[in-house]
Amino acid sequence: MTDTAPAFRFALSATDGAARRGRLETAHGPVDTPAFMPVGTAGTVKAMRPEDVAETGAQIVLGNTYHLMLRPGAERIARLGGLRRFMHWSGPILTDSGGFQVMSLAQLRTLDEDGVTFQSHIDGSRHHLSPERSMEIQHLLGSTITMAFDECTPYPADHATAAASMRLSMRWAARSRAAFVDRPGYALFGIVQGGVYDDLRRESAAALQAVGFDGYAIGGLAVGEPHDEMLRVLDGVTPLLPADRPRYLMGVGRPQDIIAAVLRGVDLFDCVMPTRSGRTAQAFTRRGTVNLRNARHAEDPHPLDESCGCPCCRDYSRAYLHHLVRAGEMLGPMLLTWHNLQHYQDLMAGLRAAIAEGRVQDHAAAVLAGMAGGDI
Ligand code: PRF
Ligand code: ZN
Repeated sequence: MTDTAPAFRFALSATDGAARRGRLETAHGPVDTPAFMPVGTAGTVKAMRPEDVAETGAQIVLGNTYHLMLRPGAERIARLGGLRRFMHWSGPILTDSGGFQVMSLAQLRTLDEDGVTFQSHIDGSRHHLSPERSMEIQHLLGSTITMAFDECTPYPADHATAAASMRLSMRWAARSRAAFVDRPGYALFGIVQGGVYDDLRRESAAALQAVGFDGYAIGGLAVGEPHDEMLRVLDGVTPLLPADRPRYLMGVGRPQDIIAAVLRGVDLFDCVMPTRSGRTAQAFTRRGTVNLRNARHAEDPHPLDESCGCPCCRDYSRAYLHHLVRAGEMLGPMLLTWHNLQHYQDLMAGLRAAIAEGRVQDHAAAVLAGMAGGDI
């Protein structure tokens, strides 16, 4: 990296209530916010070529420390030029730090002050992750945005359990910061934890800002708590975060969750929903969700979503998509994933435009009303 590499920067161009329109500048290109990051867990956004992901409007994709350390291994990816070159994605990437995936996927986990030891869900081999090893792996992957190593407190958790878990994550955040190799245009984000407890969220937000991060994520939400509870916690957390740094709500979510969080001042999102749903025949449209497996589509010559410009909606009928799904053909998941990612990117573009024009409340209400109307 040379001295002329662009610095990592975040600038707001408009606000509308708590909602923010902004832009991230990174070593690997810009990201217009609010942004949705497609999930590319194992070095691929499943069923999509990277150039097709970019064509939907996505400017950044997500990768996972946990999956890539197990297969094919971080050192191997580094020898092959880093994750961006390996997967042929020229834009920025954000990598999650591994702890969350260890707790949801790995076997025989033991957690202590140093980190977490676990067995691979792939072959049972034993591995260790710590803040230092997570930073090293994300460095080897060449991640544009590195996430601090944390523990996602499960839901429900009582106050004492959530406090102990959050304080461990805060000690790990400081160790992550110390181990992170800073380079121009690259960033390290801290992750606020604290469960559903306002005082713990406040303590966590303050602890992270005392260390100092390039961006602040909100973790430990969308883990089973009611929707209203998530919004209540968000209402408490976003005002505690610095206005001039990006805010990322991890693992969220459904379109209505994203809209609600954008209205509360969140800038970045990721979720498997559009890609995973695409592989199980569920499509997101402006009129709500549609299951293409349903027999009512069997002779429907109309596109999935009349107002969508993606190849799935431009070139194919619902009847054909239904046929592909029923026949178990690979093109079905490919087309539905493309459409769902296009839908999510169009949702974000609509929100960005509405914020810039000071009409985000009305816009959000209209989008939600359209979805509630139901499929034709
Ligand atoms: N921490 C990390 N990754 C995450 C989460 C978290 O709390 C969540 C919670 N929704 C999703 N992904 N590191
Ligand atoms: Zn479409």
